[in-house]
Amino acid sequence: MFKKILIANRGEIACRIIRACREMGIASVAVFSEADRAGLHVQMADQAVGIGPPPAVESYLDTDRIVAAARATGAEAIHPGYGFLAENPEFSRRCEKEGIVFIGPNSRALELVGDKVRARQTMEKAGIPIIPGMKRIAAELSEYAAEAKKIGYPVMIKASAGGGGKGMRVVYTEEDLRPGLEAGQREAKSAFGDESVYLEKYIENPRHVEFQVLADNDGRIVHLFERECSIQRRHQKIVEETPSPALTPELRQRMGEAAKKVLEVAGYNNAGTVEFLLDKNREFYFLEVNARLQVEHPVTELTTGVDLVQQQIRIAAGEKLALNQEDLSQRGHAIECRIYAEDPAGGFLPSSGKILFLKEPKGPGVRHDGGIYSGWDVPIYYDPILAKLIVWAETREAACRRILSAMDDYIILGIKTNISFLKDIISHPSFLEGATTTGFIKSHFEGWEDKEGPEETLMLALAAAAFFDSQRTREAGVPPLRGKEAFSPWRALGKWRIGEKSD
Ligand code: MV4
Repeated sequence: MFKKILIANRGEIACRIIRACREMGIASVAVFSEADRAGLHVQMADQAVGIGPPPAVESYLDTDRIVAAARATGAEAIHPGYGFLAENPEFSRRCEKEGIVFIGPNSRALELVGDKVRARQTMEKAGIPIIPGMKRIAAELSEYAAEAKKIGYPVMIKASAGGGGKGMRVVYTEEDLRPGLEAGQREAKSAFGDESVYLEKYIENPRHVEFQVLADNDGRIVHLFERECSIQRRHQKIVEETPSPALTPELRQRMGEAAKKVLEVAGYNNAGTVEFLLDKNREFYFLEVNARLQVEHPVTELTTGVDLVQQQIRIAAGEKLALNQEDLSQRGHAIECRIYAEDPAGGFLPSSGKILFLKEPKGPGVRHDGGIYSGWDVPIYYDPILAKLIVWAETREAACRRILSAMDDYIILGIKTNISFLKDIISHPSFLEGATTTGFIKSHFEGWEDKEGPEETLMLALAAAAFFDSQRTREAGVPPLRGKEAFSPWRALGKWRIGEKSD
């Protein structure tokens, strides 16, 4: 096993990986940009190395500086987390050359799954259902027009180097095909440096269901069931859960086997996620492979009992996969809400600034994966994810209640967050009945307004709660809970919530 791992990331995911290292008796090295000097991951790691200015291209994406930091600290392996260098075949290859273990897939597998058209060819050959459409890049408009006619409108234009929704557009008629292709190629060129686009049949309002898979370096493969990730806004996931309300045991079995086959034919190792679209008739289609640990991995951990980060580290160290498919099962239901520093009532603009007060929810079946603390300045340079709130309960209904209750108990003052938006999503009747499709936010939350109020009462109670809590911590003495002199902001808030007048 490794003695020391460098974590080439920041925020909540760096903290999550550091925790796994600690539990495994592995020393951790954090890297940080100048904007993250005071970051929680820097404080949690055993060592920390500055790697440059705030812009990610000059720090978290600078492979020379990261490799140099690993060399200087004697780290034997690098965990990339998600985003940044996680799915970059050149970085994986560079690590292979330098004799540093990249905790993720080999560079050949990364290259294959990063090329959507090649991945479609490979998967079709292996008998995996793919969305009807092109299996190669065409040279001329006439070829695209002929393919579109064959597929049948509406069609979707996708970038071969794309993924995650970038550079996609829907075309409904033949007249719109040329301008759509031209715009799509332009966008693909500027976003990925590659203008190749292809066409697929457009699937209306599908569900996004993905499977977690683990593969060791000798080809043993297991899947850890699905995650339903349909609740998204502009291709940014907001709420994820498992099991998916849309799967039957029989469909789950078939999709799980298909997911394993996808990794097998890709020559893939380490953790991966196979994304599928599920249409109205519950037909599933392979979409793409996410070759990384995913943001939403905790819902799988809570329902299967498997620590995915520890599994990644063991696989990277050359250990044999110790999990058997027959021994794996899903227990209960887990839901994750992503807490973003953004203003949902103000066009979802990112919100940065100092966290003046933070109270994280706790309780049975409540997990909070955060990268934040009271007094920390949220920098403007990176993805606005602050933390993830994840709950587990026996049933979906109980999990919904639990996450709502936890969000009621979650206080972040000083910056704007999407918490009230999340509460409205979970308590929406369509969410509660499991009608989660990719069109959910557009159909139900266009022009959403924050109705949490009267705001003033709430803010006063929260400010008082903040004061109360910090006083109590500082003095390490518990004030009397009953009696006239013992004002309890929690009691005041509670009474306000159930509609009673506070004393
Ligand atoms: C599609 C589609 C409909 N038809 N492909 C978006 C992310 C990217 N990985 C693939 N995406 C889609 N591909 C065809 N042929 C609809 C989407 C899509 C979507 C997929 C998953 C989750 C949310 C989504 C939101 C809008 C569109």
